[in-house]
Amino acid sequence: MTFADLQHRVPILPIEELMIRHLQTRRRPASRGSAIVIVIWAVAIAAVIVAGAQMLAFRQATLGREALAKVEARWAARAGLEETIAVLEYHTEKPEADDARQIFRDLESVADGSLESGEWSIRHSEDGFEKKGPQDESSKINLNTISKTQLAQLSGMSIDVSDAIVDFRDVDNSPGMMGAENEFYKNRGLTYGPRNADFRSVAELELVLGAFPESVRGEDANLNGRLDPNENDRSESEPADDADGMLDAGWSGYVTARSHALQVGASGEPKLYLKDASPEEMVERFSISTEQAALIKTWAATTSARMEQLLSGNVGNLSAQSQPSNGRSSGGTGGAGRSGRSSQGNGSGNQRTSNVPNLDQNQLRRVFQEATLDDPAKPAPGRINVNTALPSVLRIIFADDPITADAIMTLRNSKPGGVLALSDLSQSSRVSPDTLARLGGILDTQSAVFTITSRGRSASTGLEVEITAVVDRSTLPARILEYREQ
Ligand SMILES: [Ca+2]
Ligand SMILES: [Ca+2]
Ligand SMILES: [Ca+2]
Ligand SMILES: [Ca+2]
Repeated sequence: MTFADLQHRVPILPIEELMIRHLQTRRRPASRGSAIVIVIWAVAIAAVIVAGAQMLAFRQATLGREALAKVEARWAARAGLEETIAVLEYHTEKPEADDARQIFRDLESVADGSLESGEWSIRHSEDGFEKKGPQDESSKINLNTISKTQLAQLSGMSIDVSDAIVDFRDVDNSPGMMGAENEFYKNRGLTYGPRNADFRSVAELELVLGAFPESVRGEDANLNGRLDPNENDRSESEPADDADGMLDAGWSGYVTARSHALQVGASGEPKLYLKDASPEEMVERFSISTEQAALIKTWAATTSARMEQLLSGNVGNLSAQSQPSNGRSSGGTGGAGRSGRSSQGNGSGNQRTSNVPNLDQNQLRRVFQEATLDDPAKPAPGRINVNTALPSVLRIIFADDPITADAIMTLRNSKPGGVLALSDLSQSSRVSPDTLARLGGILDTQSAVFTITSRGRSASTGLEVEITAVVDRSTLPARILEYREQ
Protein backbone atom coordinates (compact mmCIF):
# COMPACT_ATOMS: atom_id res chain seq x y z
CA MET A 1 0.00 0.00 0.00
CA THR A 2 1.40 3.18 -1.05
CA PHE A 3 1.21 6.36 0.90
CA ALA A 4 -1.28 7.66 -1.64
CA ASP A 5 -3.63 4.69 -0.92
CA LEU A 6 -3.45 5.43 2.77
CA GLN A 7 -4.34 9.01 2.15
CA HIS A 8 -7.58 7.88 0.54
CA ARG A 9 -8.58 5.50 3.33
CA VAL A 10 -7.68 7.63 6.29
CA PRO A 11 -8.36 11.23 5.46
CA ILE A 12 -5.68 13.46 6.90
CA LEU A 13 -7.31 16.45 8.61
CA PRO A 14 -5.61 19.77 9.10
CA ILE A 15 -4.33 20.19 12.59
CA GLU A 16 -6.79 23.00 13.39
CA GLU A 17 -9.75 20.79 12.62
CA LEU A 18 -8.31 18.03 14.78
CA MET A 19 -7.96 20.35 17.63
CA ILE A 20 -11.51 21.63 17.31
CA ARG A 21 -12.86 18.08 17.24
CA HIS A 22 -10.78 17.21 20.24
CA LEU A 23 -12.04 20.16 22.12
CA GLN A 24 -15.61 19.49 21.06
CA THR A 25 -15.46 15.89 22.23
CA ARG A 26 -13.73 16.75 25.52
CA ARG A 27 -15.22 20.04 26.56
CA ARG A 28 -18.87 19.72 26.03
CA PRO A 29 -19.73 18.13 29.40
CA ALA A 30 -17.04 20.15 31.26
CA SER A 31 -18.29 23.54 30.02
CA ARG A 32 -21.73 22.85 31.53
CA GLY A 33 -20.04 22.34 34.94
CA SER A 34 -18.05 25.54 34.78
CA ALA A 35 -21.14 27.49 33.87
CA ILE A 36 -22.74 26.27 37.09
CA VAL A 37 -19.64 27.23 39.04
CA ILE A 38 -19.66 30.63 37.39
CA VAL A 39 -23.34 31.09 38.23
CA ILE A 40 -22.74 30.05 41.84
CA TRP A 41 -19.87 32.52 42.05
CA ALA A 42 -21.96 35.22 40.49
CA VAL A 43 -24.71 34.55 42.97
CA ALA A 44 -22.21 34.53 45.82
CA ILE A 45 -20.65 37.77 44.66
CA ALA A 46 -24.06 39.34 44.18
CA ALA A 47 -24.99 38.22 47.69
CA VAL A 48 -21.83 39.77 49.04
CA ILE A 49 -22.54 42.95 47.13
CA VAL A 50 -26.11 43.06 48.39
CA ALA A 51 -25.01 42.36 51.96
CA GLY A 52 -22.34 45.02 51.60
CA ALA A 53 -24.83 47.47 50.24
CA GLN A 54 -27.20 46.62 53.07
CA MET A 55 -24.45 47.11 55.63
CA LEU A 56 -23.47 50.35 53.99
CA ALA A 57 -27.05 51.50 53.98
CA PHE A 58 -27.40 50.46 57.62
CA ARG A 59 -24.16 52.18 58.50
CA GLN A 60 -25.20 55.25 56.64
CA ALA A 61 -28.52 55.20 58.41
CA THR A 62 -26.71 54.88 61.75
CA LEU A 63 -24.32 57.61 60.76
CA GLY A 64 -27.30 59.64 59.64
CA ARG A 65 -28.96 59.16 63.00
CA GLU A 66 -25.71 60.02 64.76
CA ALA A 67 -25.24 63.06 62.59
CA LEU A 68 -28.81 64.08 63.28
CA ALA A 69 -28.34 63.53 67.02
CA LYS A 70 -25.16 65.55 66.88
CA VAL A 71 -26.95 68.38 65.15
CA GLU A 72 -29.74 68.22 67.74
CA ALA A 73 -27.26 68.26 70.63
CA ARG A 74 -25.21 71.00 69.04
CA TRP A 75 -28.21 73.24 68.51
CA ALA A 76 -29.40 72.67 72.05
CA ALA A 77 -25.95 73.71 73.31
CA ARG A 78 -26.01 76.72 70.98
CA ALA A 79 -29.45 77.71 72.23
CA GLY A 80 -28.14 77.73 75.83
CA LEU A 81 -25.18 79.81 74.73
CA GLU A 82 -27.40 82.30 72.92
CA GLU A 83 -29.79 82.62 75.88
CA THR A 84 -26.87 83.30 78.19
CA ILE A 85 -25.34 85.89 75.86
CA ALA A 86 -28.76 87.56 75.62
CA VAL A 87 -28.88 87.88 79.43
CA LEU A 88 -25.35 89.28 79.51
CA GLU A 89 -26.17 91.83 76.82
CA TYR A 90 -29.42 92.80 78.51
CA HIS A 91 -27.56 93.63 81.71
CA THR A 92 -24.98 95.68 79.82
CA GLU A 93 -27.75 97.69 78.22
CA LYS A 94 -30.05 97.90 81.23
CA PRO A 95 -28.06 97.23 84.40
CA GLU A 96 -29.76 96.91 87.78
CA ALA A 97 -28.17 99.84 89.58
CA ASP A 98 -29.61 98.68 92.91
CA ASP A 99 -28.98 94.98 92.61
CA ALA A 100 -25.57 93.61 91.78
CA ARG A 101 -26.90 90.05 92.00
CA GLN A 102 -29.75 90.26 89.49
CA ILE A 103 -27.52 89.43 86.52
CA PHE A 104 -26.38 86.23 88.25
CA ARG A 105 -29.94 85.21 89.09
CA ASP A 106 -30.93 85.78 85.47
CA LEU A 107 -27.95 83.75 84.23
CA GLU A 108 -28.97 80.94 86.56
CA SER A 109 -32.53 81.02 85.25
CA VAL A 110 -31.33 80.18 81.71
CA ALA A 111 -28.75 77.61 82.83
CA ASP A 112 -31.18 74.82 81.92
CA GLY A 113 -33.56 74.75 79.02
CA SER A 114 -34.87 72.66 76.18
CA LEU A 115 -35.87 72.72 72.55
CA GLU A 116 -38.02 70.12 70.78
CA SER A 117 -34.85 68.38 69.65
CA GLY A 118 -32.83 68.49 72.84
CA GLU A 119 -31.90 70.19 76.09
CA TRP A 120 -28.96 72.16 77.45
CA SER A 121 -27.25 72.66 80.77
CA ILE A 122 -24.73 75.35 81.66
CA ARG A 123 -22.58 74.75 84.71
CA HIS A 124 -19.34 75.90 86.26
CA SER A 125 -17.53 74.99 89.41
CA GLU A 126 -16.93 77.08 92.53
CA ASP A 127 -14.35 75.72 94.94
CA GLY A 128 -15.16 72.20 93.74
CA PHE A 129 -18.97 72.50 93.81
CA GLU A 130 -21.01 72.47 90.62
CA LYS A 131 -23.05 75.67 90.16
CA LYS A 132 -25.61 76.75 87.58
CA GLY A 133 -24.72 79.31 84.94
CA PRO A 134 -21.49 80.49 83.37
CA GLN A 135 -18.18 81.07 85.10
CA ASP A 136 -17.61 84.68 86.12
CA GLU A 137 -13.95 85.25 85.27
CA SER A 138 -13.85 88.14 87.75
CA SER A 139 -14.45 85.67 90.59
CA LYS A 140 -10.88 84.48 90.07
CA ILE A 141 -7.43 86.07 90.32
CA ASN A 142 -5.95 87.29 87.06
CA LEU A 143 -2.69 85.61 86.09
CA ASN A 144 -1.44 88.88 84.70
CA THR A 145 -1.76 90.75 87.99
CA ILE A 146 -1.27 87.98 90.55
CA SER A 147 1.68 88.63 92.86
CA LYS A 148 4.34 86.14 93.90
CA THR A 149 2.91 86.15 97.43
CA GLN A 150 -0.51 85.24 96.05
CA LEU A 151 0.97 82.60 93.74
CA ALA A 152 2.67 81.03 96.76
CA GLN A 153 -0.80 80.32 98.20
CA LEU A 154 -1.65 77.95 95.34
CA SER A 155 -1.30 74.31 96.27
CA GLY A 156 1.90 72.70 95.06
CA MET A 157 3.43 76.03 94.03
CA SER A 158 7.19 76.32 94.51
CA ILE A 159 9.30 79.48 94.52
CA ASP A 160 11.08 78.61 91.28
CA VAL A 161 7.76 78.07 89.46
CA SER A 162 6.14 81.26 90.81
CA ASP A 163 9.27 83.20 89.79
CA ALA A 164 9.14 81.54 86.36
CA ILE A 165 5.46 82.50 85.98
CA VAL A 166 6.27 86.15 86.64
CA ASP A 167 9.27 85.95 84.26
CA PHE A 168 7.00 84.45 81.61
CA ARG A 169 4.65 87.45 81.64
CA ASP A 170 7.03 90.34 82.41
CA VAL A 171 8.46 92.16 79.41
CA ASP A 172 12.12 91.85 80.36
CA ASN A 173 14.45 88.98 79.71
CA SER A 174 16.30 88.93 83.01
CA PRO A 175 15.24 86.08 85.28
CA GLY A 176 13.97 86.65 88.82
CA MET A 177 15.75 85.10 91.79
CA MET A 178 14.75 81.50 91.00
CA GLY A 179 12.95 82.26 87.74
CA ALA A 180 13.51 81.34 84.12
CA GLU A 181 13.84 83.46 81.01
CA ASN A 182 14.66 82.60 77.40
CA GLU A 183 18.04 81.00 77.99
CA PHE A 184 16.65 78.51 80.51
CA TYR A 185 14.07 77.35 77.98
CA LYS A 186 16.74 76.99 75.30
CA ASN A 187 18.97 74.98 77.65
CA ARG A 188 16.09 72.58 78.22
CA GLY A 189 15.88 72.01 74.47
CA LEU A 190 12.58 73.86 74.18
CA THR A 191 11.83 75.64 70.93
CA TYR A 192 9.97 78.48 72.65
CA GLY A 193 10.71 80.98 75.37
CA PRO A 194 8.56 83.03 77.72
CA ARG A 195 5.90 85.19 76.09
CA ASN A 196 7.20 88.31 77.89
CA ALA A 197 3.66 89.64 77.66
CA ASP A 198 0.30 88.89 79.28
CA PHE A 199 -0.90 85.31 79.54
CA ARG A 200 -3.71 84.69 77.07
CA SER A 201 -5.14 81.60 78.70
CA VAL A 202 -4.77 79.43 81.77
CA ALA A 203 -3.62 76.55 79.56
CA GLU A 204 -0.66 78.71 78.58
CA LEU A 205 0.60 78.33 82.17
CA GLU A 206 1.72 74.85 81.17
CA LEU A 207 4.35 76.39 78.92
CA VAL A 208 6.07 77.84 81.99
CA LEU A 209 9.09 75.82 83.07
CA GLY A 210 8.12 73.57 85.96
CA ALA A 211 4.35 74.18 85.71
CA PHE A 212 2.96 70.73 84.94
CA PRO A 213 -0.56 69.95 83.72
CA GLU A 214 -1.32 68.03 86.94
CA SER A 215 -0.84 71.26 88.90
CA VAL A 216 -2.47 73.58 86.38
CA ARG A 217 -5.56 71.43 85.66
CA GLY A 218 -5.81 69.16 88.68
CA GLU A 219 -8.71 66.81 87.92
CA ASP A 220 -10.12 69.06 85.20
CA ALA A 221 -8.21 67.40 82.36
CA ASN A 222 -10.21 69.17 79.62
CA LEU A 223 -10.24 72.53 81.43
CA ASN A 224 -13.98 72.99 80.97
CA GLY A 225 -14.70 73.81 84.60
CA ARG A 226 -17.03 70.80 84.87
CA LEU A 227 -16.62 67.43 86.48
CA ASP A 228 -16.65 64.95 83.59
CA PRO A 229 -17.10 61.18 84.12
CA ASN A 230 -13.40 60.43 83.50
CA GLU A 231 -12.53 63.06 86.10
CA ASN A 232 -14.48 61.27 88.80
CA ASP A 233 -13.62 57.60 88.41
CA ARG A 234 -10.31 57.26 90.21
CA SER A 235 -7.76 55.53 87.96
CA GLU A 236 -10.32 53.95 85.62
CA SER A 237 -9.29 56.57 83.10
CA GLU A 238 -7.02 59.57 82.73
CA PRO A 239 -6.67 61.82 84.67
CA ALA A 240 -6.02 60.49 88.14
CA ASP A 241 -8.75 61.75 90.48
CA ASP A 242 -10.21 61.00 93.89
CA ALA A 243 -13.78 60.24 92.73
CA ASP A 244 -15.26 62.39 95.51
CA GLY A 245 -17.85 64.07 93.30
CA MET A 246 -16.03 67.40 93.53
CA LEU A 247 -13.82 69.02 90.94
CA ASP A 248 -10.34 69.84 92.16
CA ALA A 249 -9.38 72.03 89.21
CA GLY A 250 -5.80 72.68 90.35
CA TRP A 251 -4.60 76.23 89.81
CA SER A 252 -7.18 76.70 87.06
CA GLY A 253 -9.83 76.79 89.80
CA TYR A 254 -8.40 80.05 91.16
CA VAL A 255 -6.78 81.88 88.26
CA THR A 256 -7.91 83.32 84.95
CA ALA A 257 -6.24 85.17 82.08
CA ARG A 258 -9.46 86.79 80.93
CA SER A 259 -10.92 89.19 83.48
CA HIS A 260 -10.88 92.93 82.92
CA ALA A 261 -12.85 95.87 84.22
CA LEU A 262 -16.30 96.61 82.81
CA GLN A 263 -16.37 100.05 81.21
CA VAL A 264 -20.12 100.45 81.49
CA GLY A 265 -21.62 102.20 84.49
CA ALA A 266 -24.63 101.19 86.57
CA SER A 267 -26.67 103.62 84.47
CA GLY A 268 -25.89 101.66 81.30
CA GLU A 269 -23.82 104.57 79.97
CA PRO A 270 -20.10 104.12 79.32
CA LYS A 271 -18.22 105.02 82.50
CA LEU A 272 -17.06 108.60 82.70
CA TYR A 273 -13.30 108.74 82.15
CA LEU A 274 -12.35 111.21 84.86
CA LYS A 275 -9.25 112.45 83.07
CA ASP A 276 -11.32 113.64 80.09
CA ALA A 277 -14.63 114.46 81.79
CA SER A 278 -15.71 118.05 82.33
CA PRO A 279 -16.87 119.22 85.79
CA GLU A 280 -20.33 119.76 84.24
CA GLU A 281 -20.55 116.10 83.22
CA MET A 282 -19.48 115.08 86.72
CA VAL A 283 -22.11 117.29 88.34
CA GLU A 284 -24.80 115.71 86.20
CA ARG A 285 -23.64 112.13 86.44
CA PHE A 286 -22.72 111.99 90.14
CA SER A 287 -25.13 114.62 91.54
CA ILE A 288 -22.23 116.45 93.17
CA SER A 289 -21.60 120.16 93.56
CA THR A 290 -19.60 122.25 91.09
CA GLU A 291 -16.92 122.74 93.79
CA GLN A 292 -16.64 118.99 94.42
CA ALA A 293 -16.43 118.37 90.67
CA ALA A 294 -13.70 120.97 90.28
CA LEU A 295 -11.62 119.26 92.98
CA ILE A 296 -12.11 115.85 91.41
CA LYS A 297 -11.18 117.27 88.01
CA THR A 298 -7.90 118.71 89.32
CA TRP A 299 -7.03 115.54 91.16
CA ALA A 300 -7.95 113.23 88.25
CA ALA A 301 -5.58 115.11 85.95
CA THR A 302 -2.57 114.08 88.05
CA THR A 303 -0.72 110.99 86.87
CA SER A 304 -0.88 109.33 90.27
CA ALA A 305 -4.64 109.59 90.76
CA ARG A 306 -6.24 106.28 91.81
CA MET A 307 -9.95 105.59 92.30
CA GLU A 308 -9.34 104.18 95.79
CA GLN A 309 -8.17 107.64 96.93
CA LEU A 310 -11.83 108.69 96.68
CA LEU A 311 -12.96 106.01 99.12
CA SER A 312 -12.71 108.23 102.19
CA GLY A 313 -15.17 110.62 100.54
CA ASN A 314 -12.92 113.49 101.56
CA VAL A 315 -12.47 115.39 98.31
CA GLY A 316 -10.55 118.02 100.24
CA ASN A 317 -7.74 115.53 100.75
CA LEU A 318 -7.49 114.47 97.14
CA SER A 319 -4.65 116.73 96.10
CA ALA A 320 -2.61 115.39 99.01
CA GLN A 321 -3.54 111.80 98.29
CA SER A 322 -2.88 112.06 94.60
CA GLN A 323 0.84 111.87 95.27
CA PRO A 324 1.90 108.30 94.52
CA SER A 325 1.82 107.22 98.12
CA ASN A 326 -0.02 103.98 97.57
CA GLY A 327 2.88 101.60 97.23
CA ARG A 328 0.98 98.37 97.65
CA SER A 329 -1.36 98.84 94.76
CA SER A 330 1.08 100.44 92.36
CA GLY A 331 3.58 97.61 92.57
CA GLY A 332 6.22 98.56 95.08
CA THR A 333 6.98 102.16 94.17
CA GLY A 334 5.84 103.31 97.60
CA GLY A 335 9.24 104.62 98.67
CA ALA A 336 9.47 107.15 95.88
CA GLY A 337 5.86 108.19 96.42
CA ARG A 338 6.24 108.80 100.10
CA SER A 339 9.28 111.04 99.64
CA GLY A 340 7.40 112.87 96.88
CA ARG A 341 4.54 113.68 99.19
CA SER A 342 6.69 114.90 102.06
CA SER A 343 8.75 117.17 99.84
CA GLN A 344 5.75 118.78 98.15
CA GLY A 345 3.51 119.38 101.12
CA ASN A 346 -0.22 119.83 100.74
CA GLY A 347 -1.17 122.92 102.65
CA SER A 348 -2.66 124.69 99.69
CA GLY A 349 -4.96 121.74 98.96
CA ASN A 350 -6.34 121.67 102.48
CA GLN A 351 -6.90 125.41 102.64
CA ARG A 352 -8.62 125.53 99.29
CA THR A 353 -11.04 122.79 100.21
CA SER A 354 -11.83 123.57 103.79
CA ASN A 355 -15.40 124.54 103.01
CA VAL A 356 -16.11 121.93 100.32
CA PRO A 357 -18.18 119.15 101.90
CA ASN A 358 -17.07 115.53 101.67
CA LEU A 359 -18.90 113.25 99.26
CA ASP A 360 -21.75 111.53 101.05
CA GLN A 361 -22.38 107.77 100.71
CA ASN A 362 -24.77 108.15 97.78
CA GLN A 363 -22.49 110.50 95.86
CA LEU A 364 -19.53 108.25 96.54
CA ARG A 365 -21.46 105.23 95.33
CA ARG A 366 -22.45 107.01 92.11
CA VAL A 367 -18.85 108.05 91.49
CA PHE A 368 -17.71 104.44 91.90
CA GLN A 369 -20.54 103.11 89.78
CA GLU A 370 -20.18 105.64 86.97
CA ALA A 371 -16.54 106.72 86.82
CA THR A 372 -13.21 105.23 85.90
CA LEU A 373 -9.57 106.18 85.74
CA ASP A 374 -8.85 103.27 83.39
CA ASP A 375 -7.96 104.33 79.89
CA PRO A 376 -11.16 103.49 77.98
CA ALA A 377 -9.07 101.90 75.26
CA LYS A 378 -7.31 99.63 77.75
CA PRO A 379 -9.50 98.43 80.62
CA ALA A 380 -7.46 97.33 83.61
CA PRO A 381 -7.06 93.58 83.93
CA GLY A 382 -7.79 91.53 86.91
CA ARG A 383 -9.95 93.28 89.48
CA ILE A 384 -11.96 90.74 91.40
CA ASN A 385 -15.71 91.11 91.82
CA VAL A 386 -16.39 91.27 95.59
CA ASN A 387 -19.86 89.89 94.95
CA THR A 388 -18.67 86.70 93.28
CA ALA A 389 -15.07 86.22 94.50
CA LEU A 390 -14.62 82.61 95.54
CA PRO A 391 -14.04 82.31 99.29
CA SER A 392 -10.75 80.59 98.46
CA VAL A 393 -9.78 83.52 96.23
CA LEU A 394 -10.49 86.02 99.01
CA ARG A 395 -8.33 83.95 101.33
CA ILE A 396 -5.52 84.03 98.73
CA ILE A 397 -5.63 87.79 98.16
CA PHE A 398 -5.94 88.52 101.88
CA ALA A 399 -3.58 85.75 102.98
CA ASP A 400 -1.96 88.12 105.48
CA ASP A 401 -5.28 89.68 106.50
CA PRO A 402 -7.98 87.04 107.08
CA ILE A 403 -10.09 89.58 109.00
CA THR A 404 -10.69 91.60 105.83
CA ALA A 405 -11.46 88.45 103.81
CA ASP A 406 -14.01 87.54 106.47
CA ALA A 407 -15.44 91.05 106.69
CA ILE A 408 -16.03 91.15 102.93
CA MET A 409 -17.82 87.79 103.03
CA THR A 410 -19.99 88.91 105.94
CA LEU A 411 -20.82 92.24 104.33
CA ARG A 412 -21.79 90.78 100.97
CA ASN A 413 -23.88 88.06 102.57
CA SER A 414 -25.75 90.68 104.59
CA LYS A 415 -26.83 92.52 101.44
CA PRO A 416 -29.54 90.88 99.32
CA GLY A 417 -28.62 93.15 96.41
CA GLY A 418 -24.90 92.57 96.88
CA VAL A 419 -22.18 95.19 97.12
CA LEU A 420 -23.20 97.96 94.70
CA ALA A 421 -19.99 99.98 94.76
CA LEU A 422 -16.59 99.63 96.39
CA SER A 423 -17.41 102.56 98.66
CA ASP A 424 -20.00 100.30 100.34
CA LEU A 425 -17.13 98.34 101.86
CA SER A 426 -16.54 101.23 104.24
CA GLN A 427 -19.81 100.22 105.91
CA SER A 428 -17.96 97.34 107.49
CA SER A 429 -16.18 98.46 110.65
CA ARG A 430 -13.80 95.56 110.19
CA VAL A 431 -12.40 96.94 106.93
CA SER A 432 -9.78 99.43 108.04
CA PRO A 433 -9.29 102.73 106.16
CA ASP A 434 -5.78 101.56 105.27
CA THR A 435 -7.10 98.36 103.75
CA LEU A 436 -9.88 100.25 102.02
CA ALA A 437 -7.30 102.53 100.45
CA ARG A 438 -5.65 99.68 98.61
CA LEU A 439 -8.77 97.71 97.67
CA GLY A 440 -9.67 99.88 94.66
CA GLY A 441 -6.82 98.48 92.63
CA ILE A 442 -7.75 94.91 93.51
CA LEU A 443 -11.53 94.75 93.76
CA ASP A 444 -14.57 95.67 91.70
CA THR A 445 -18.33 95.17 91.93
CA GLN A 446 -19.02 94.20 88.32
CA SER A 447 -17.89 91.52 85.88
CA ALA A 448 -17.28 91.81 82.16
CA VAL A 449 -16.05 88.40 81.01
CA PHE A 450 -17.80 85.07 81.41
CA THR A 451 -16.97 81.54 80.29
CA ILE A 452 -20.07 79.69 79.17
CA THR A 453 -19.81 75.91 79.07
CA SER A 454 -23.06 74.73 77.52
CA ARG A 455 -23.73 71.01 77.19
CA GLY A 456 -26.41 70.06 74.69
CA ARG A 457 -28.13 66.66 74.74
CA SER A 458 -30.02 65.20 71.80
CA ALA A 459 -33.63 64.27 72.55
CA SER A 460 -33.51 61.26 70.20
CA THR A 461 -30.33 59.48 71.30
CA GLY A 462 -28.98 61.30 74.35
CA LEU A 463 -25.77 62.14 72.48
CA GLU A 464 -24.00 65.16 73.98
CA VAL A 465 -22.11 68.07 72.45
CA GLU A 466 -20.39 70.68 74.59
CA ILE A 467 -19.65 74.24 73.57
CA THR A 468 -17.36 76.50 75.54
CA ALA A 469 -17.32 80.19 74.76
CA VAL A 470 -15.55 83.06 76.50
CA VAL A 471 -17.75 86.13 76.17
CA ASP A 472 -16.99 89.78 76.92
CA ARG A 473 -20.13 91.79 77.60
CA SER A 474 -18.35 95.18 77.66
CA THR A 475 -19.71 96.09 74.25
CA LEU A 476 -22.99 95.50 72.41
CA PRO A 477 -23.21 93.06 70.80
CA ALA A 478 -21.10 91.03 73.23
CA ARG A 479 -17.77 89.80 71.87
CA ILE A 480 -16.91 86.11 71.74
CA LEU A 481 -13.23 85.91 72.68
CA GLU A 482 -12.90 82.16 72.33
CA TYR A 483 -15.13 79.37 71.02
CA ARG A 484 -14.66 75.62 71.01
CA GLU A 485 -16.80 72.52 70.59
CA GLN A 486 -16.20 69.01 71.76
CA1 LIG B 1 10.24 88.00 81.09
CA1 LIG C 1 -13.73 68.72 83.03
CA1 LIG D 1 -10.00 59.38 86.15
CA1 LIG E 1 -12.39 65.21 93.02
